[in-house]
Amino acid sequence: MHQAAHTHGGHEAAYESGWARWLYATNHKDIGTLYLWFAFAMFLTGGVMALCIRAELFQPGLQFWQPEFFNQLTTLHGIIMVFGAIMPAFTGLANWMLPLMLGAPDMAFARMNNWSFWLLPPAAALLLISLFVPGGAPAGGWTLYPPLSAQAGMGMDLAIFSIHLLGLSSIMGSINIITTILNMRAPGMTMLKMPLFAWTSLVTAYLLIAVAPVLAGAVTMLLTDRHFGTHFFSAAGGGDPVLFQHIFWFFGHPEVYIMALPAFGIVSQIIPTFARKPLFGYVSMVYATCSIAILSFMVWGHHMFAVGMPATAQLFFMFLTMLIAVPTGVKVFNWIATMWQGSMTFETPMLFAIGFVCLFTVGGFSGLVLSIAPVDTQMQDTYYVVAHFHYVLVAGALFSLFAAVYYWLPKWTGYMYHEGRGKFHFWWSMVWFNVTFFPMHFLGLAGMPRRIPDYALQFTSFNSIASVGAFCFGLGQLLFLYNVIHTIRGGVGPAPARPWEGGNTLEWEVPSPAPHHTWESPPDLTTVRRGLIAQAVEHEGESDEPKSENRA
Ligand code: HEM
Ligand SMILES: [Cu+2]
Repeated sequence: MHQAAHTHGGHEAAYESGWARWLYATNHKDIGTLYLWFAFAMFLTGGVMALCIRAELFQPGLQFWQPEFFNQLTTLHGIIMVFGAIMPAFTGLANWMLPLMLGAPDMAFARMNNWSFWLLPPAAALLLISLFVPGGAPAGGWTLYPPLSAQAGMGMDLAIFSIHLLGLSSIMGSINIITTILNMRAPGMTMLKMPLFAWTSLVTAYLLIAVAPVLAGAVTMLLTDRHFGTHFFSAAGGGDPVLFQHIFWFFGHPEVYIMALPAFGIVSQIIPTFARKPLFGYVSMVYATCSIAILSFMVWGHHMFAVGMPATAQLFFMFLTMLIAVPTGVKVFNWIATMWQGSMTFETPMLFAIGFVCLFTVGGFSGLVLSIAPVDTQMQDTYYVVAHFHYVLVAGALFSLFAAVYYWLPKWTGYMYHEGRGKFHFWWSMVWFNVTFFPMHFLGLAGMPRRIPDYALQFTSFNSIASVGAFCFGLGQLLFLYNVIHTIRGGVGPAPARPWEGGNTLEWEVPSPAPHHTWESPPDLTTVRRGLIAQAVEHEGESDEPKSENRA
C-alpha cells in the first residue's frame, strides 16, 4: 500500500501549508500532533471545571454555583477528562510514535486516521454546547446512570451523540493501531521484539474495539428510552435501571485499563532508558498486560456491590478484582528490578515515570481496599473513591503523559526542553497533587459523599487544603504549557538524534526533529546500533547480568 503511495507523484512533495495541512492531514506525525494538542485543550477545559468544583468546595455552604450546575461541572469534568483528554492523548502518542518505533512509514489507514481525529472536535463541541441548552449539561455523573439520565433535558441527547462520535473515533483509531502493529513492523521485528509501548497500545486497541460498542449500545438504549418509547431501564415499564449499570461497567472497567495500559507502556520505555538497562522481565510484562486485559472483562461488578447482588456474585467480583493485583504487581516488580543496580539519571521523563510508579501503586492499593465488598459497602460514593481514581488517573495516566511528552519532545521538535523547568514542573505537580488528593482519603473514610456542592462542617479543613492544592496544581500546568512552547521555539538548543544515552528503540535512529517521512524503506534491524535485537536477545538470557554494551 505504501509502495503505491510513494510512486504516486506529489506524495514526496512538501505538504500542504496553513490550515489545509491539518484539515487534510494523513501523515501520522501531523495527526499525532493534532491529537496531542486537542487532548491538551480538553485537559485545560476539564481542569477549569475541576477548579470550579474545588472553588465551591473550599468552604461549606453554597458560594459560587447552584447545586444543579455543580453537578453539571462534575459530570462534564469526568467525561471530558476521560474521553477528551486522556484517551486522545494516548492515541496521539500511538500515532506519533508507533510507526517510528516499529520502522513503518506511516499508520496503516492514513485517511481513516484523519477521520478518526476530526470526529473529536465536533464531539467536544456537542459536550460544551450542552451547557447552553435548556436544562443544561448532563448532571447525573460521567456514568450517566438512569433514572437521572433518562429524565434529563436535551443536554443528555447531545452527550449521547457526542459519545457515539467519540466511540466511532476510538474504534477507527484502534483498527489503525492494530493493523499497523500486526502488518507494518520492520522485517526482523517479531512481536516479542516490539517495544513494550507497542504491546500495550495493541492490547488497549483490542480492549477498545471490544467495549466501545458496548458503551454505544448502552447510551443508544438510553436514547430510545428517552425518546422512542422503550423501557430498558425504566422500572415503571418493566425494565431495570440496574441493567444500565451492568452494561456501563462492562465497558467501564476495561475503560480504566484503556487509560492505564498505555501508561504502563510509556513507563516501560522510559525506565530502561534512564536506568541504562534493558527492561527486566519483558516477556512477563507482555503476559501481565494480556492478563490484565482479560481480567478487566470479569470485574465490572465491583462498581455495583451496593445495588444488591448474591453473596456468591460479590465474592466472584471481589476475588477477581484482587487477582488483577497479581499482574499489576509483576509490572511494578519489573520496573523496580529494571532500576535495580542501573546507572540511573533523573531527567524529567524519569522523574515523572518514577512518580508514576510510586503514586499509581498508591491508587492500586486503595483500589484493593475498595474491592473488598463489605468495605466498599461503606465507602462507595464517598471521597475515598474520588481519591482512589485520581491517584490512578492523574498520578497514573496524566503523569505518564507528561513523562512521554518530555521524553519525546526533543524528537518531535528537534530542540531540548529546559531541564530545570521540567524538573520544577515535576516536583510542583508531585507536591500539589498529593496535597489535593491525599486528604480526600480521610474525607471519604469520615463519610463525606462525592458529587455534592455542600458538606458538613467537620469536613472543612481537609476540603480547604484540597482546594488550595488543586489551584496550585492547576497553576503548575501553565508551566508545562510554557515548557512545551519554549521547546518548540528553540528550547535550550538543538537536540541530537539520540538525546538520551540509554534510548535504544528505533525512534532514536532517525534525526531530530523527525522528518516528515521516516522509514520509507524499513530499517534493517541487524544494523541498528544499540537496537532492539540486542535488547530482545538479552531478555531471553539472564537479565540480571550487567548490560555494559548499553553504555555508550
Ligand atoms: C488534576 C486536576 C484534577 C482535579 C483538581 C480534579 C478534581 C475532581 C473533583 C473535585 C471531582 C468531583 C468529585 C465529586 O464531587 O464526586 C472530580 C471528579 C472526577 N474526575 Fe477529576 N480532577 C482532576 C483531574 C482529573 C483527570 C486528569 C481525570 C482523568 C480521567 C479525572 C477524572 C475524573 C472523573 C472520572 C470524575 C468523576 C466525575 C463524576 O463524578 O461523574 N479528573 N475530579
Ligand atoms: Cu472497575
